[in-house]
Amino acid sequence: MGGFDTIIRGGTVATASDTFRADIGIRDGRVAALGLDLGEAAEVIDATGRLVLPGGIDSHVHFAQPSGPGIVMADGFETGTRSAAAGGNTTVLPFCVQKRGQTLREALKGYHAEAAGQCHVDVSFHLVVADPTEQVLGQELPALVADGYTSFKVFMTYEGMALTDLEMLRVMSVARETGALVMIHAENFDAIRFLVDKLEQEGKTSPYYHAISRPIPVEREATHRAISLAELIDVPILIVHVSNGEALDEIRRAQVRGLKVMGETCPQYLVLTEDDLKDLNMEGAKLVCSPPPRDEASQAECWRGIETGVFSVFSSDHCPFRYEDVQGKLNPNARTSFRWVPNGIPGVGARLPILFSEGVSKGRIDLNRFVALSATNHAKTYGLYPRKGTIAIGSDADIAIWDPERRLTLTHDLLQDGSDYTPYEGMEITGWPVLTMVRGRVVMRDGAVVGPKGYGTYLTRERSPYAAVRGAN
Ligand code: DUC
Ligand code: ZN
Ligand code: ZN
Repeated sequence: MGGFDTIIRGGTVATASDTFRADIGIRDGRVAALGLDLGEAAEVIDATGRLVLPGGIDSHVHFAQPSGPGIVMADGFETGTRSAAAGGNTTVLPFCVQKRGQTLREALKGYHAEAAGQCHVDVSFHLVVADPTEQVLGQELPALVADGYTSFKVFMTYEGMALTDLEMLRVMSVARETGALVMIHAENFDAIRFLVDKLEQEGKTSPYYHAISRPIPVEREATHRAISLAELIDVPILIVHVSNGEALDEIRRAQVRGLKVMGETCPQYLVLTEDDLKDLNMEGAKLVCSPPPRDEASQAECWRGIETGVFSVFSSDHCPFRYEDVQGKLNPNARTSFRWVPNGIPGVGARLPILFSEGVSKGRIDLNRFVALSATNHAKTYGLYPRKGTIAIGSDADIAIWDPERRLTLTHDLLQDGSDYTPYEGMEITGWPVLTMVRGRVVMRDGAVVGPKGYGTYLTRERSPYAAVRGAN
């Protein structure tokens, strides 16, 4: 006992399973003791009246992603991870997107170069497989899974990204053989293309029609098809950014049938609606994302998915573009049709305060489910547990201290990202992260991200126990 670098004293600790009064002794970046009367340390952090939680893990963010001619994403790794730290996160999982004709290794080289020396919190990449050539499927993917890139996303929509069912089956087969987890963007490409053309022909081109071009059946059908394809291969999958009860019910039914199908939802599906995109000017572009926000009934359904555990992870899908910017939402083409509005909204900094305030403070979920949804399940799902995602002896001292009583109005400046707006401007929030610690070092205190940038490190990951085929665990 004793000889700690840091003690966090006087707080209430919560994990995904328990809530208890304890001090935390930290040594060499790891949790070394949990208890009372831990003695002295070089640094003592007073957490009296505060909650001491595992640092958030946001397993779905996009930074520095090439986004089409003339379009620039608002966050690289510095500002993206700064906002993550400001919002109580200690690890983020951005995507490394393969372009057609590119190898995965080439893509990774670019993303690693972007991230090197820039990050405030720890990072690890998912791969996006957009060109599943024989070489990618037979050699690159298996080698990369062995190297710790143990999850990949596939798209069922978007020009240049959408895989055919045959390609999806091939990627799923590689996942089954290698123990990787497949994440799926489930929307029907042909249905969207048809509806976009139709709406444009009718002169319905404002940002609001983005939502109308991708209605619930588009997502429900693709979710059902993705689950069916995974069932054929007998491989676990995770459906990302689920926006409504019909897609949720596809996942729930699969789970009831014993399939390993996981689901993720995001803040935009809890607190925004498609009506928020309605605006005679271009303001609706601020909320253009896919799938789009739906209606209040869908919000209630997404809460049902959270409360019943059908959704195991809650992520931001942070995909930021500046609004007042010709390289962002207001690029010249965007004024001619919603088709050209870059797709995605910022959220990495706002994710946890929204879930805490709307979930815990309003009594929809308890603190332990909050921890599970915001950190522990992400670590378990993506091969980072128990190093990350919990407060336990030997785990990295990745900790967020929360003031559960802090009330504030959400404004963009609190979030410290590279965008020029937040879709959640003006939300009344109860509960706020006041300190973020990564591997024993304070990276955010009272809203100030204290750096240095580059402290955040790259994490290679184990295979997810949840990606093991049925019967294996
Ligand atoms: N899918 C994402 O995961 N993020 C942003 C846009 C999209 O289609
Ligand atoms: Zn997606
Ligand atoms: Zn995304």
